[in-house]
Amino acid sequence: MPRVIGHLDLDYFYAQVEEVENPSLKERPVMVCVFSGRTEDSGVVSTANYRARELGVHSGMPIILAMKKLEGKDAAIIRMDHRKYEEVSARIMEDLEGRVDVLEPTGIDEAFFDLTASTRGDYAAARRTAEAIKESIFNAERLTCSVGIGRSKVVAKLGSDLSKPGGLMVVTDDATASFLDPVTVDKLYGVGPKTSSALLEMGIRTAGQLAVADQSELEKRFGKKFGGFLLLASTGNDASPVVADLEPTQFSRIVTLKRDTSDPHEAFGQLAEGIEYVHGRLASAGKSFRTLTAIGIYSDLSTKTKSRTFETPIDDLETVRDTSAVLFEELSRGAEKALRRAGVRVSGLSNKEGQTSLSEFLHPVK
Ligand code: DCP
Ligand code: CA
Ligand code: CA
Repeated sequence: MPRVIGHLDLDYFYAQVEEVENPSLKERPVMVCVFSGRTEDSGVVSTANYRARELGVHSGMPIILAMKKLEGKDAAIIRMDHRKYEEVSARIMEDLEGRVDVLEPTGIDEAFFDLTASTRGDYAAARRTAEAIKESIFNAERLTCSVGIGRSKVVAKLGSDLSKPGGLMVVTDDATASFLDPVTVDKLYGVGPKTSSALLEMGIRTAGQLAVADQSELEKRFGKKFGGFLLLASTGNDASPVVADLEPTQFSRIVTLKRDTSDPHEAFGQLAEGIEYVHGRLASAGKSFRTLTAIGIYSDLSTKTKSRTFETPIDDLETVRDTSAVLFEELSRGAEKALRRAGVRVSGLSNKEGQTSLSEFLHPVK
């Protein structure tokens, strides 16, 4: 079974967040800037929307130069507000965490994820999950993102890059070789400008050329490990797994109901697998929880939650199931709208007796 790996990257992230906050910006070139404070307009452009990019503005450009390019264009110059972007990012990552098997955030606006187990290697199912993820981010935050799906991290990352902005690219197992062949090596995740110019010196410009390069030559030039990686990456056989954050703080799962309903039993019945999934994640991480939350997302996309916190840590499936049922009853009491999606979350995690956490295992405190 091929792996099913995804990469998600939010479009022109900081600038798009500013547009959402102030929609009139959408019509104008926008640049989000970090002012160094030395002189009034010294500093660099953090990012720019596509209107500003079309005029030649890009991340890392000195503000003074960017202002010249945008002169007379009614541009908006906005001071970077990192905390604001962090908050949006955290909400998106939390939602993502509940929709994928494993989530590996790799930056404020991007993450790898694994869907192999939940899709059983079915790329059509993965496409549906990716579409649901994109829709959810748009509904909750009004933000667009680009997603790539493939059998390795290199393929997934390339897919999200090439589908920017706003796209979704699914590269099935069979299509991987023809997808990668013409791609120039500088586009491969893990290949920087130094490596690509060294490869060019060896006459290697595309992934297809890299795939048939001499292994010992590559190892001589780049070392055994990186040379080996290059060869694997060129065919989408790079093997590194999607690795979750070392210490999860919660596990959750939200499912879309077969139809909108006001009946808590009907909703709860469709959540059984989700509950088992959350419990499975808890068990395999060797964790107990203290807080259980039932999540209801209604037909108008508003969200309501009900939580219960236990005196002592809990780890058994029955308690999760029974308490969720009670919480869903409470949630639906007095609700005027029909439920569209339902979910559960466990948080307040602790390690079960006699179990070492992954981070303690990797970095033992002597
Ligand atoms: N960023 C920054 N300085 C840079 C590059 C990026 O401050 N030199 C910040 C601003 C970006 C965010 O990080 O919004 C994410 O970086 P990306 O490289 O993903 O770029 P964008 O999201 O802005 O654009 P794209 O649509 O190309 O992904
Ligand atoms: Ca981005
Ligand atoms: Ca990014």
